[in-house]
Amino acid sequence: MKETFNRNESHGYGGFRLNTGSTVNPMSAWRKVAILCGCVFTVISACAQPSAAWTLVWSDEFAQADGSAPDPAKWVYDLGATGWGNNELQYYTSRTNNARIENGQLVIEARKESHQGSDYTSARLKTQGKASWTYGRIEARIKLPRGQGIWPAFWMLGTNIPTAPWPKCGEIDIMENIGKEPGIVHGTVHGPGYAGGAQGMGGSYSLPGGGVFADDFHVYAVEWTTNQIKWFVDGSQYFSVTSASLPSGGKWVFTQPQFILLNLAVGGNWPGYPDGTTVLPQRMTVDYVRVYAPSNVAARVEHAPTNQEPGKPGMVH
Ligand SMILES: [Ca+2]
Repeated sequence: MKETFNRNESHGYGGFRLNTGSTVNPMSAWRKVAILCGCVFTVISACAQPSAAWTLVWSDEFAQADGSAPDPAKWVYDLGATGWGNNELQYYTSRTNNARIENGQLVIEARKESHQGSDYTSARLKTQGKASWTYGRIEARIKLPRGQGIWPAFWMLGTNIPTAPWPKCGEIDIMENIGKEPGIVHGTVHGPGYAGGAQGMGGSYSLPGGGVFADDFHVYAVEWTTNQIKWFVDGSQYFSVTSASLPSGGKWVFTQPQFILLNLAVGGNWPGYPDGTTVLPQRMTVDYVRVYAPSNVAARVEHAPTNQEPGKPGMVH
């Protein structure tokens, strides 16, 4: 395998180009060692070591200046207050009031304020049209918000959603938490035949000792391979689903690229609604998002339709 580091490419952000081949380039090898060491040190510091079978192909460390908007080369916004099919209350904006960089972290802030006819504001960021992936380890280090009616999520949707409407496009919920369950997170997939809230295929993880997720950062991850997805919190696997474990009539749709979403909802059918105990504003703080590809195959990372480069299946973008 030969790897070329493409941080200075015109795409505007770093990535690896992975090509199969037998040529060994010593410089690339040293560079690889340096990168791997960096990853190992970083990962050890975060107490969540991905297996050696994964190669970092995309990340956002949110290292811009305090007060900056999230990197527009990596993130776009869902905007407005449609309830998003869940009777949510917030109006999503692209203002730095609701999404900004602070201390090397992305802060998504839900506020109680009147805005465009809604009583709450927040933000929903996504990589749609910027980057998407088929298979890989997708992880983020996040400190969750807290409170009744508060609903943070780190998740993925199929890029074919315009032509294959949900649930046909497939949804991978890497982490969801509802405020009434401060010590529990959920991992779920939704697809044809296992769609609605109660019908998704999912598992949950409880912090030991009555711990509360909002008290500290934790690393939330999935490892998505052919015909299987596994869910992890801080390196501990707590659930997996395979094509064979779907309910009768369910269709495995996780063979195509998916993009990442990060959002902080206020209210909804599942979490219920804020009450007198709910304190606002609330913050979902994301230290990083990292995507790893399987090391033993060329990364199947897809371009946005506007950036497609046919003939470069190994291109990471
Ligand atoms: Ca960071």
